[in-house]
Amino acid sequence: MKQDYEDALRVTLPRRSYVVIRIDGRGFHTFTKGLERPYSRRLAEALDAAAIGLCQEMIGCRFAYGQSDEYSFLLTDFEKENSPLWFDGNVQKIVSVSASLFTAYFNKAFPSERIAAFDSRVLVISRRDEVAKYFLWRQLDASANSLNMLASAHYAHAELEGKSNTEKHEMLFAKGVNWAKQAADFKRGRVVRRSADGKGWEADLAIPVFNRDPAYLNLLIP
Ligand SMILES: Nc1nc2c(ncn2[C@@H]2O[C@H](COP(=O)(O)OP(=O)(O)O)[C@@H](O)[C@H]2O)c(=O)[nH]1
Ligand SMILES: [Mg+2]
Repeated sequence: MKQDYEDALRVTLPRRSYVVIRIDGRGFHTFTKGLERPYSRRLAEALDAAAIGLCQEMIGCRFAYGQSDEYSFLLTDFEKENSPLWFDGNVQKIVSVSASLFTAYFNKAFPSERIAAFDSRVLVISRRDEVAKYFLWRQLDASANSLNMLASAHYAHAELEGKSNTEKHEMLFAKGVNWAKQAADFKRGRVVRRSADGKGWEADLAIPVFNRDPAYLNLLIP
């Protein structure tokens, strides 16, 4: 049974690569109905708490980047010759356990009548510069999402359809709302990284625009 059926779908990650795990809220458009708009501090704090919980439990986690309803984690296994890879790179274990731990920590930090669920996917990236590009890409998505959420808090869905980002900025400006003045972490996302004493993990809410300040990611990516 094990050989014929279980092992047949056993997929393992290659060693000594950069591994990214991305967790995303399932149907959060609906789950977040009734929450503070455009940005919910309570939601962001619960996502950070879940990310910190997962960082503590995974092996080889370097840092995590979160925005909207998602969090991406960078794992590496090449610090030492015998550095372990989480679950020996077993993909089914990695995605199922990361999703279930994140989900459990989130629901604990965000008591609600509804049950929140998250999916998880794993990516393997071989080049260091492409890892930085991955996080740049997620941060670009953060800015786009935060502009869309701000715009949809002031305009109906139909009014925003087909509008460019520039047009959305202008429409908000017409109502005296300026996206640039929103809290930095809602525009740029947040990073969970090791605390200064190296023992625990903490959320950094004052991260730069990665594109403008490459040194920030450069220090975090091994
Ligand atoms: N009210 C509120 N909603 C949020 C916030 N952050 C994320 N969301 C919602 O979460 C959704 C996440 O998008 P996405 O993952 O693409 O959609 P999903 O498939 O419905 O989870 C957004 O469309 C928003 O509706 C927030 O701070 N406040
Ligand atoms: Mg989602």
